[in-house]
Amino acid sequence: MKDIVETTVTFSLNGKDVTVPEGTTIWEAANGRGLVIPHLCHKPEPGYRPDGNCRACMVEVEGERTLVASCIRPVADGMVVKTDTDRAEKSRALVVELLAADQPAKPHDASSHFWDMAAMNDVSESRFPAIEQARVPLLDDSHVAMRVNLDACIHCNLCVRACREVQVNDVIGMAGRGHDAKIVFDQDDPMGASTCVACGECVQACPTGALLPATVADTTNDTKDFDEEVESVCPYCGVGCQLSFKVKDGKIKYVDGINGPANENRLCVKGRFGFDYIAHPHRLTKPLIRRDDAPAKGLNVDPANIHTHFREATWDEALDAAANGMKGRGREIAGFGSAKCSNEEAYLFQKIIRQGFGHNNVDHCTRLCHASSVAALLENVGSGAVTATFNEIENADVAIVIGANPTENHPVAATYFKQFTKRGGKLIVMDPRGQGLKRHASHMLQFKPGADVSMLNAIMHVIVDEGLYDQQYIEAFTENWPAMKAHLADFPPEKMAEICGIDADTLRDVARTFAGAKAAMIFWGMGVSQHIHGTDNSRCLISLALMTGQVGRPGTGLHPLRGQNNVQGASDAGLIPMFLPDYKDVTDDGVRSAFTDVWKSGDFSNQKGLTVVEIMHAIHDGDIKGMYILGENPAMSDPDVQHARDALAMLDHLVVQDIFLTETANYADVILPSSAWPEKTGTVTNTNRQVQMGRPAVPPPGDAKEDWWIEVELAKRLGLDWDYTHPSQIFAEMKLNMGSLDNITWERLEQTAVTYPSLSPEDPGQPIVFGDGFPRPEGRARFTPANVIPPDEVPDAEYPHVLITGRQLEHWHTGSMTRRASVLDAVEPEANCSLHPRTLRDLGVKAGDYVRLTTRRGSITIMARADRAVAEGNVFVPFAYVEAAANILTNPSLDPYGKIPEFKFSAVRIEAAEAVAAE
Ligand SMILES: Nc1nc2c(c(=O)[nH]1)N[C@H]1C(S)=C(S)[C@@H](COP(=O)(O)OP(=O)(O)OC[C@H]3O[C@@H](n4cnc5c(=O)[nH]c(N)nc54)[C@H](O)[C@@H]3O)O[C@H]1N2
Ligand SMILES: Nc1nc2c(c(=O)[nH]1)N[C@H]1C(S)=C(S)[C@@H](COP(=O)(O)OP(=O)(O)OC[C@H]3O[C@@H](n4cnc5c(=O)[nH]c(N)nc54)[C@H](O)[C@@H]3O)O[C@H]1N2
Ligand SMILES: [Mo]
Repeated sequence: MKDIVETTVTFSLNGKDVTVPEGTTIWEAANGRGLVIPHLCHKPEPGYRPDGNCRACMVEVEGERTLVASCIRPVADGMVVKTDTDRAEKSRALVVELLAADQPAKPHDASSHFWDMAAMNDVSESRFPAIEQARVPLLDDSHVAMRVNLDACIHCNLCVRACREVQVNDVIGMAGRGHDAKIVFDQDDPMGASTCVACGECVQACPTGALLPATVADTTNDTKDFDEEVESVCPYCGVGCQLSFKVKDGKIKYVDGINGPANENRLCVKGRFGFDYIAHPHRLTKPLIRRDDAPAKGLNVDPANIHTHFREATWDEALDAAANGMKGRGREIAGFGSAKCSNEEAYLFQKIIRQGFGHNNVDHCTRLCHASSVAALLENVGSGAVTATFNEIENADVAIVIGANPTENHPVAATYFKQFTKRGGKLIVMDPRGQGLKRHASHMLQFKPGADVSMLNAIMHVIVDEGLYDQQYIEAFTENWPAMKAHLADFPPEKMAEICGIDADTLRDVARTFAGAKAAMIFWGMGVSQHIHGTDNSRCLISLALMTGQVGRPGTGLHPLRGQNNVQGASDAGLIPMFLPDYKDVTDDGVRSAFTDVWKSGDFSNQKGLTVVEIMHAIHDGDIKGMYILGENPAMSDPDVQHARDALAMLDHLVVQDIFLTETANYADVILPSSAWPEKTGTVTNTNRQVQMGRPAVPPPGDAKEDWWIEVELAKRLGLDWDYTHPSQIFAEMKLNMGSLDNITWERLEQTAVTYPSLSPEDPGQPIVFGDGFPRPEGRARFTPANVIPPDEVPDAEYPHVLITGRQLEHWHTGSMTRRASVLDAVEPEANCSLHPRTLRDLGVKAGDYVRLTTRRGSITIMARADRAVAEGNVFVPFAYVEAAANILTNPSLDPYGKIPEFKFSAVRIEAAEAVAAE
């Protein structure tokens, strides 16, 4: 836990008294007063420990014989420090001059920190002899995203700290001594052959250009690397990393992380190197209308034959066609909005469906994602959002990560989790698959897929049995405890061990560890939510946190790691069939009228709408005949996707608004080309409830337009009286009925991120909520007991194996963006699945060969990798690859509360592809 009481010290800095908190270094104290002492190995940014190895920041301390490195020396009471003496200045300049001697004649990075510091010391060249030519290290260009030019390396150790201490990836090290010292990747592999995950933290940290993004290294560098910097938010995941797009000649050249509340300058491979999808030749640049003589609808359009299916149209023509096919058709039209677009765009989308068609058949990918978690949270805690930011793990001593794989899917959040373990925090990982956090875990529970409830109930049983629960907390803040306690009696660990595959002693140890924590957090993901008992899984996690009183304080809380960059915001904005913005019940007359008053329109349906999978069924049933789909790719992301594709083909009018001609757009009648995230203005809300401003770095290509503009133009043609001319006006309207945005204004967001709830115009927002009760009757959270329910489809003789679907670091969902991002596609170019080496051996398949996977819904053929992390008899398939689409296989059965499909468990038959072909 952080120190709350702060003691201060006063010292003299260049003749002036300065008071700072104890422990502050001379460098920090000076910097805090606007005085920048030259520095090379020091990076004054969160996560970087000062190292004091380069001597570029030497200052004089009265009474000390030698100069001291200001970056590592803490100030002391009465200390007299001079930074500007002749001796200090000469010494610092000498350090830089000596290093400059060995720098390449032409810097790799003209705008590098090193040359800024040289200039600060009035050094432009060196009087010292350069390194012998024979000793100059060679260029290492083995990595697709980065270049290693060790001739510019000054051994400052920043890349080592970046890799080991900030991102905790442990790839870079320093080998050799003295003259022979050099940085190495793993056991001195070329960077491209090492275990590097390409987060690029080292590139961002390197002060000399020895490590550089390839996009910068590949160009002549006699000019500055960029013309303009635009601060925005990463377009990929729910972590919501703030970043700076470096724009050169109208294109994004590279990306740096900046100091956002969630990421503190860190990024992952997608955020840093995955941006060039926006410049891919497949970008839609003109509105398209299906030709009258087009072939039958199917998955049959590709860039080469686009014009046999579609013709280019003007915006007027395309918008008229889009609107005319939908206007006045009420319930025949349904909508899927987007969690990749802004809050304002999500709000407008649900408004179009509700105001324009009079019903609530509007949903988005949250249904396939955390819908069950949100159902359980709303039911038992009264709010669907996280109770604490993930960064609160800094204040925890125990954390559970269950059914989530953050090193690949929330990589920047994972850096904080790994740092937590380095500080001694106990990390309990629960996943049927060994995953990236395993080697950092104090407890790794590799249990049987689908058996979460049995495992969690057993853990809670022990907590009750051994009296480890927090009676005071339970009495003050919860309801239904007696029933919960009685229910748990039936789940002793010995009995549950058979079901979940974790022995009773381990379950007891985990129970004691979690219950004994001073502060503990629970993080979860799709492994928990994507089951027919997903809501029950979350209910258990909520109960576990409540009975141990681990909510509402620093370092405690419930945190479902939200997936899409704006799934929290899109859900908050009402892109949900049962809720208006801020989770207000659509069946409540007063709620609807509050909205229709603002919208100045008549009432709309008081019935909850249909969800994603239900809408596909309703198309097959002939009830829904047209759709408007914004920034979502159901022809790849829905379960039992052939059924979904057949549904899309049945529609008589499909409008798709996307940046690419996706699999879904293959079935469209009208395609509206939109701007990608780095091309537009709008706000997004991350997993931490932090609302942040996105800004355009480059213009959209061709005639592509911002999504909100397209929505407005379409609404006008549907007869709606909309006159927004800027997203800020939409945001202002949202605020009228969204208490969550109180005190958060567009103007504030232009300056800084704000976490909701924000209690005053100055409050940066509350990272932790519910310390003094819950937004439920009497302020009490509820225990809802859960029973053990098996997965919908258990293995049998015909389908004897278990299929688990999920994600990989480099690819985003349906691949539409990342398979068009050059670095990401180069790292993971081919559809692949993972199986245990013994499973492969039993099948007679070698790693790299192909397997045939068959479920009751269909078959795919896919390259197999050997991976000991996958349990025997299981297969893990990422769903990013159209040529071997995982969702051909998945089971569309739904959880009854969250209406989420069971993406994480299907019975499957695995065969050697060769054997099948020979039959
Ligand atoms: N690189 C990348 N990052 C992403 C995304 C992406 O597509 N690519 N998508 C984003 C989105 S929208 C989301 S929702 C998140 C999802 O992020 P995660 O929740 O981490 O996603 P998954 O990889 O689908 O599944 C997580 C884990 O669940 C485990 N699991 C499987 N079955 C079970 C089970 O029965 N019980 C339990 N407890 N665990 C099980 C799997 O082994 C897997 O390790 O990622 C976001 N980030
Ligand atoms: N088998 C299996 N299936 C799953 C899952 C799983 O774990 N296993 N996970 C589920 C989960 S958690 C999720 S969240 C869903 C995700 O499912 P989807 O949301 O359908 O997947 P994405 O590929 O993210 O689709 C986003 C679309 O938005 C487009 N896009 C990107 N930026 C913009 C923009 O600025 N404007 C517009 N108009 N379009 C844009 C992209 O090109 C892409 O077509 O998949 C679900 N499906
Ligand atoms: Mo998701």
